[in-house]
Amino acid sequence: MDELNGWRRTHYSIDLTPNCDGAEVIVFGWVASIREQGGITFLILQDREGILQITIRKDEVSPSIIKKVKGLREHSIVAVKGRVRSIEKAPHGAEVIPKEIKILALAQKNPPFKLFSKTQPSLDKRLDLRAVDLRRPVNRAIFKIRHHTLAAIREFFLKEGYWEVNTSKIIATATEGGAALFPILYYDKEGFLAQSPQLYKEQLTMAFEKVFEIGPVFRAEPSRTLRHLAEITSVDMEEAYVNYEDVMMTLSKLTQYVIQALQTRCENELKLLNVKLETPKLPLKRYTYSEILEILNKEGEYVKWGEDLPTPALKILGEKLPEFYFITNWPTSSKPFYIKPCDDNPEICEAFDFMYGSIEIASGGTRVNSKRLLIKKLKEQGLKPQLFEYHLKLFDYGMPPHAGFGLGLERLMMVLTKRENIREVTIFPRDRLRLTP
Ligand code: AMO
Repeated sequence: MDELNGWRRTHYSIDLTPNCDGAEVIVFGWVASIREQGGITFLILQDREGILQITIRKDEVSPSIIKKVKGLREHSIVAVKGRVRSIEKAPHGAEVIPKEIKILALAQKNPPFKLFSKTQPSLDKRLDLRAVDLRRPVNRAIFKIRHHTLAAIREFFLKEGYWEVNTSKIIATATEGGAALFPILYYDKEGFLAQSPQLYKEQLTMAFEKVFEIGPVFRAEPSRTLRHLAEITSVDMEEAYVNYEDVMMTLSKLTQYVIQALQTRCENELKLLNVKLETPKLPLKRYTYSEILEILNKEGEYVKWGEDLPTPALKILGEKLPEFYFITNWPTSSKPFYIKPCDDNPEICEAFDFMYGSIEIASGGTRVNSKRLLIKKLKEQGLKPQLFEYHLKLFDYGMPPHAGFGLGLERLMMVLTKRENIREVTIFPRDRLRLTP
């Protein structure tokens, strides 16, 4: 096997255009395909950004290069030093005539799926060999869009004056209802993987006022569905001196900002996925929980007031409301203990869900900032206030009114890339049946 020996990339595949005609370059990548036609070998080299044609003609290259490429199999890793030639028929109008080739890793096996084929084996088969599966152009497009989505989210929050924070993912008590926690052995005690940074981000409004966090959260979901994972990336924000109305506006502007960023930064990737992203107009539509029940009732789907929206109801919303919208005025009993009930009607609360069609992307609300009420609500939900002492005691030291939201990044990615299965937009998904790779 060859060594790098000081070779460093000068260009990515897509940087080589007719303008580079005559330039000496070094390119790296994996072999997407190799074929011989009329005595010429065409080696299609692929890198993160796209593909590049390496053209090997007997009368143009040394015999050692011809010998080297003979033993190459798809997926092998090669480095090519050569000269660019503009040629209309090649991808992006340029090919490389090699002066020297290094084989950096020789592939030993063919994967059980083709990089460019339209038909693919089951997702599970592909996930078993995920890092190779990610070489497929569709996946590079999905995860490039994810990368730019995350970058845009960060940019937005920094521009709006939020501080980025990281809170511990090892916690002592549940925040989002007891059932979905993963217990861990923490030295000689029981601990849990965090379901959400909820109480920590609330606490940070005391000193930092406006914070956001992007990090993993863990939920021991009992069933395997197309939109639930055991580990997700949560985008959380929390802010002092605002309520759920302000937070809904922030979330709307964030969504608009991300979509506009993707329209310019990921044009080719969106095209490859056949996705047309329209910039949503603000303010986004809002429906109260009761209005949603009415819509469902008209469609023959009866949901009792106070209950969460079941899967068939969400399916109907997917057909009736194929756009971004909010559901507000939720029954207080259906939301977590930290959500503030409305002053004029405590049966409903200042919470919202942020939806696209049938997919819940985020939820949030105004928080309870009275210690007495928080203790009452903990008890009503069957939780022990003693377990939350570390949080409750802070209310004796001046807790500002605050509000925030938590957004599931993978759910947002499902919407932005129009994928049905959350695993398609997750690099290494975790669910009840999958702990590797
Ligand atoms: P919630 O529990 O609604 O709220 O979670 C916030 C968002 O996270 C996503 N999500 C999931 N995505 C995939 N798989 C899962 N198992 C999963 N669970 C949740 C959803 C959901 O809208 N602390 C509150 C947020 C807040 O009020 O600030 C919370 O965690 O997109």
